[in-house]
Amino acid sequence: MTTRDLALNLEKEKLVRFGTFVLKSGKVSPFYIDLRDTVSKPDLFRNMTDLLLEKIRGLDFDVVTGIPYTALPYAAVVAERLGKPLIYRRKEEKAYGLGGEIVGSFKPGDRCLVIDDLVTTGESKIETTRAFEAAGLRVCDFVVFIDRSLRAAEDLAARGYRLHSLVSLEEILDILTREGRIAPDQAEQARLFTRQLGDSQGDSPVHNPYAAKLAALMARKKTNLVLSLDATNCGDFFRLLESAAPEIAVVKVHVDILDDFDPSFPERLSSLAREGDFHILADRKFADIGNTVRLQYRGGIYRIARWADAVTVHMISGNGVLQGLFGEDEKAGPAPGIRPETGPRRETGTGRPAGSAFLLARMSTEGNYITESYTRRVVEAGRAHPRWVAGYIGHGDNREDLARFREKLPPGQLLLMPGVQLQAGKDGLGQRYMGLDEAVRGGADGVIVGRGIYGDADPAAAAKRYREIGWRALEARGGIRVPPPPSAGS
Ligand code: S5P
Repeated sequence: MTTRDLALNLEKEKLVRFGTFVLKSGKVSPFYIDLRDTVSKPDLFRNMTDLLLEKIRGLDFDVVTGIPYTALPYAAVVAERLGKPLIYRRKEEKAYGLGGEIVGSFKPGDRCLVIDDLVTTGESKIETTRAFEAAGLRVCDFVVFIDRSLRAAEDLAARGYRLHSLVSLEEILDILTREGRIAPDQAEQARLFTRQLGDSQGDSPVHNPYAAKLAALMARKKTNLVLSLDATNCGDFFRLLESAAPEIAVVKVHVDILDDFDPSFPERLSSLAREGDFHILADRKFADIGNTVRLQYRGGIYRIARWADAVTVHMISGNGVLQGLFGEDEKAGPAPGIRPETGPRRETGTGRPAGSAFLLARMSTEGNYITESYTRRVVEAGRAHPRWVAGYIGHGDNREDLARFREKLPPGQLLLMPGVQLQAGKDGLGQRYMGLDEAVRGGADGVIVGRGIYGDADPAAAAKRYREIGWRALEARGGIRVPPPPSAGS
């Protein structure tokens, strides 16, 4: 089989298609590639394996791996034909972590050939490499069926990896145009789309006005402490808050755990926040359908939208949760019993709830069910909604793991980290703590601390200690990197 045959076959089998396709990101693409079904077409599978074998002839490696799922069956056949061990990494491990136990046996220092179906940016290849390298393997070569990137080969080469591909998207477009299988303008649209995708990748700036405002407050007050004030009555709540106010950037509130909540609570809280120069984060963890979270946010007895600067949100139900919380009213059904928001909301005065969200991207609890792909989707959603998403709630197994995760977040959004105490440890209910210094040096912009402060015999002194250590660590790291919004005045 030649490259030409491969391109023609993939198009004939509808594994490379042209038309209008909505991608997971919501972008509309003029073409679509999905090589998963090649494994159930024996002739094509054999031919593609032969092409792979030809391509890798002469490369030096000890073990072979395929990235699940599409490339794994190919790797198995390649390994068998060459008499080399097959190994693979389990899919769905900790988000951006090393995680991913490797199945199969190998020796430290073994050179590993990595087979994958596609390369789009090269970034996921580098992530995979980290996991293999952390396990003691050496990765030198990647081989893929289709290179649909603009410059993955150069990017990988700059890091010392070689990329081999059976065919590039450009070649496929040329062949299919020449053979009359697609019109020249279809090919042109595909090229244009790829170029635009390339341009929008990487450093696309994400600006969230609230994140910039909070970062400015932290810098002004020299604190990155978020006090998680999980008191169960208003007396304790305000006593603790008054004593810790000078030390904190934000107070995080679970308003529904107060035994004696009444409408004076938000008023008193807001006025303390104004006087004490800190923000209010309602840790409501909204998670329902858009219409329900809208009612929960704006109504009920708490009317969170009126007094919280920001709220926490689980993205499990999809992007509708953000639309429901912060979007315009047009399409939503009537909100029974809820009058339109006309009351003053701190610093917006727009008459319509505005607000900002921190998305739960990773949790601090042991054995939580968040997977790597879920975390990615959450970060994608946050990136796609920069107006509403000020940042993420996240955690890490250790400082390195946290740093890798932080790297994936847009600089214009903040990482707030719960599960922090002076020393690493656990509570008896699944909570994991990372040490404060590690957490900040690893990439937490704000640290969320509850029992470490209010559980101390002297909460005010504890808050001061957390503030000092947290701030010192942040300065040592070079401060918060939230860039100012593009134009002043927002
Ligand atoms: O993953 C998470 C997310 C959050 S928001 N893990 C958490 O612990 N939290 C919250 O942070 C939790 O609801 C609690 O209010 C706070 C941690 O409290 P601490 O007493 O364990 O410091």
